[in-house]
Amino acid sequence: MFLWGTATAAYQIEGAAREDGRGPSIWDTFAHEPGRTRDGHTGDVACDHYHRWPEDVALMAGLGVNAYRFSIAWPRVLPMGAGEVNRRGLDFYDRLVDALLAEGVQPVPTLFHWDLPQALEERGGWMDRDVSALFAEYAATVAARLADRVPLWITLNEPFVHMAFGYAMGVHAPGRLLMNGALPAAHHQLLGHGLAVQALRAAGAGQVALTNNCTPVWPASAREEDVAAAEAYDILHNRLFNDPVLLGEYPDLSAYTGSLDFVQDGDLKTIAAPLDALGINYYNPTRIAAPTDAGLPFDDAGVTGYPTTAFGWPVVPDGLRELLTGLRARYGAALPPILITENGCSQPDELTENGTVEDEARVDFLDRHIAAMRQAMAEGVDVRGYFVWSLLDNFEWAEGYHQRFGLVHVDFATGRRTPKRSYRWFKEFLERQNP
Ligand code: GBH
Repeated sequence: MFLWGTATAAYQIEGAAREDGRGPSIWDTFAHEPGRTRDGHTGDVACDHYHRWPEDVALMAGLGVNAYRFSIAWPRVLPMGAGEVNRRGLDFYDRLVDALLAEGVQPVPTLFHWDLPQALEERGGWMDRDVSALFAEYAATVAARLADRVPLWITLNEPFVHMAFGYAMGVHAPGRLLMNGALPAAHHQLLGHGLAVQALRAAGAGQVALTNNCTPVWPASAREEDVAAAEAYDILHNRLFNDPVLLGEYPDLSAYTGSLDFVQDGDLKTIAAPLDALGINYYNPTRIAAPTDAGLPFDDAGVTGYPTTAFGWPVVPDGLRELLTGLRARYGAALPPILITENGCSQPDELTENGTVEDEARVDFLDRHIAAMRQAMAEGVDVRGYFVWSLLDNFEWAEGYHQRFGLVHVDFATGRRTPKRSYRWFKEFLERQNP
């Protein structure tokens, strides 16, 4: 069965930040620091999904999806990151899983979507190697409760973005500005992934995947310097996270570091544990030029000549086909089946006077990206699922509530949900898939 779904993440939708024993995460801390998010927005309430989840499950049932990708908040399950388990946190996901199954919607939980328990940040966050093992213990704890009903698990969401935005550039939690010094945070996430795969297998958890966000990298010109810079960027964004998992080795990282002393014997074997699927989040391609300053081996030249989303990201549906066929060409038989675990766009999405949201641009975006995915499938790429980011308008990280990605509009003052035109379009699309 091809999985058609929607995707969300805990900190972006749940709210209830201090309820039922949940511990603080790095995103609570970060969002409450002045100047970190646009207009100081936080996820304290967000979509209030923690209380309104029955309505959200009903929205998915009405949409006709057969899968739902959500994330589990580590600090709800283990308020201190390790040690004492918060039963009420697990109860929440238990109820959600049962409600989804009752509607014929397969739950696809992601164990880490950037909300590290604050207690683990105090010991260094993902810069601390021990966090990898603690992540696997957390995975085991969740699986002990849910593995009997959850057939497909995702360990991490986008370790590249978490490393780059959170540890290198400081624009996401935990707000560190380590630049190239952030590489251990990549390795320890990957090691945590590998150890979590072992823990999930031991718990009989069924299928296991990792979600990477990948981007086709375009050199700004055919000049040798631009082509070399594009290759360096491809190594950092794509291959750093795909090669060790699929091939058991790191790409050449000499443009970023002189030493891989944070990699220990046996780590790559752990990281390369076989996967049942690779999750891919696709938003847009990247155009790269030779560097203008000494810090990094590339410059982001910006993709021009395409329409853009409200976020300013270029809309390039064929980039998805290019990405998928490129992965197939690079990894060959080592590439497991692919799940598109996120694809979508931010649009202004104003509620009109008659209470509708006419988001034609999103309909067009999704329609064209699904067509591009199918083109890649026709060219031999084994794709098994597609998840729209997102079910609901939600807390868009550093942008707060200013970017709307949902099929369903959320009025953040009241929590009121209003399905958009794109929701109706996707519903009719899904009806045509499984008549
Ligand atoms: C995902 O990250 C996250 O998993 C999800 O939580 C988030 O809400 C969603 O996407 C939407 O942001 O500067 O034009 O080259 C996406 C990571 C990183 C993808 C920035 C687009 C830059 C576009 N994104 N990237 S551009």
